[in-house]
Formats: sequence, C-alpha cells, structure tokens
Amino acid sequence: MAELQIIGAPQSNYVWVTRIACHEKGVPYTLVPVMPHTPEVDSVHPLGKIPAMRHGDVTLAESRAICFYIDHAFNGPPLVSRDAAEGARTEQWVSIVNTHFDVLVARPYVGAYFFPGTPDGKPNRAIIETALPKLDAQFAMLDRAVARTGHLVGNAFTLTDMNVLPMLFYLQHLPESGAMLARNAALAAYYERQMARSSVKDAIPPPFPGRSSWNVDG
Ligand SMILES: N[C@@H](CCC(=O)N[C@@H](CS)C(=O)NCC(=O)O)C(=O)O
Repeated sequence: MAELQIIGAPQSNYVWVTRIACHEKGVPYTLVPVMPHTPEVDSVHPLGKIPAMRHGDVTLAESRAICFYIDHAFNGPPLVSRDAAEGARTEQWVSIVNTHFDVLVARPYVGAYFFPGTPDGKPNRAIIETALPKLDAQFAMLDRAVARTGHLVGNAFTLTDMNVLPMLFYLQHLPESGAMLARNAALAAYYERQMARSSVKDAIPPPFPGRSSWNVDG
C-alpha cells in the first residue's frame, strides 16, 4: 500500500494533531518536515498552509480533512464517534477550539512570544495584554467542558482531545497562560493525563530552530 505522508513542520499544532490521529488509528506515516509555502505544501494546499497530506493519488489540505481521511480510509478505533449526536459534539468542540480558542486567542498570544515582530525581539506585550482576558475566559470554558468526564466529549479520547492538546502544550510553556492553566484544576488534570498518552507525547515537537527548550520567560 502507498506510504501516507504528513507534510509540514512538526512544530505546527495542526501537523501534530494529524500525527496523533495516525498513531491512535494505527496508521504508519512518514513526516515530511517542511515549512508553509514551500513547493511540497503549495502543490497540495491552496493557501500553502501546513499540514498537507499525500497518500498514493490522494492529496489533502487542512487538518480536519486529513483526520477525516485517516479515520475513514483505515481500520482501527474511530477518532470521531459514528453515533450522530456524539460525533457531532466532537465536531462542535473541534470547531469552537479552532475558530475561537486558536484563531482569536491562543495563536496571537503564542505568536507574540515566538514571532514577536518587535524591534528588539522581545515578547510583544501589546498583543499579549490584549489576549489575556479573552484567554482567561476561554480557559474557564475548557475547564468546565472537561470537568464532567475528563474528556472534551463523552468518555473516550476523541479527535477533539487530539486537536486541543497541542495548543495547550504551547500555552502551558508560556508565563501567563501556563499560570492560567494551573489555576483551572480540571483542565490542568486533563492536560497532564492526556499528554502522557504515547500518541501525544511521542510526537512532541523539538523547539523551534535556535531555541533549546519550549520554556519562555515573560
Ligand atoms: N485550518 C488549518 C490551519 C493550518 C494553519 O494555520 N497552519 C499554520 C501552521 S500551524 C500555517 O501553515 N501557517 C502559515 C500561514 O498561515 O501562512 C488546519 O486546520 O490545517
């Protein structure tokens, strides 16, 4: 059978999600660790973003689409429940996390540390301060969501847990968001427990080139 390639740098949270999905499903893959907007990516993703995927004649862009393919093209435990309501709840949380938590809050905040765009290269405090109240509210939302069962949906580890954990990983390593995570007890316990899963921890990315760890001072 053709080799499945996950195309994209391992530091991308969305690349990481697709790798967790492969592991959970028992699907072997090769990581092609390239940056966005490089020829391998541009030939698949119309916006040049990562991850992209190649499997024989099948090429796909977007982490959610790639995970759908991994979930449906192979045997193995479902990543999303085939029960309509339970599966839809998983989609609901993938959507909330990707369109609100990540885009509006986590990504600008994390970017303000790792890609600050400041003259001296120091963290971009203006972006960080703007993000903090929203981040606080969204941590509380996630804390309430995982408090009932220790998962975002139902009693099993699903795609929506795979989707949020890489984001929480970056946030856990930054000063204000790391403290927020610690303050939200249910979410902190969830994070600790799920990060120990081999599908998640085996794909923890190396720090960005030029850095020796993911920890960052304020
Ligand atoms: N909705 C996309 C988001 C992908 C995305 O934003 N990838 C980032 C890296 S984590 C990227 O390629 N950024 C480069 C850019 O936006 O130009 C997905 O779920 O795959």
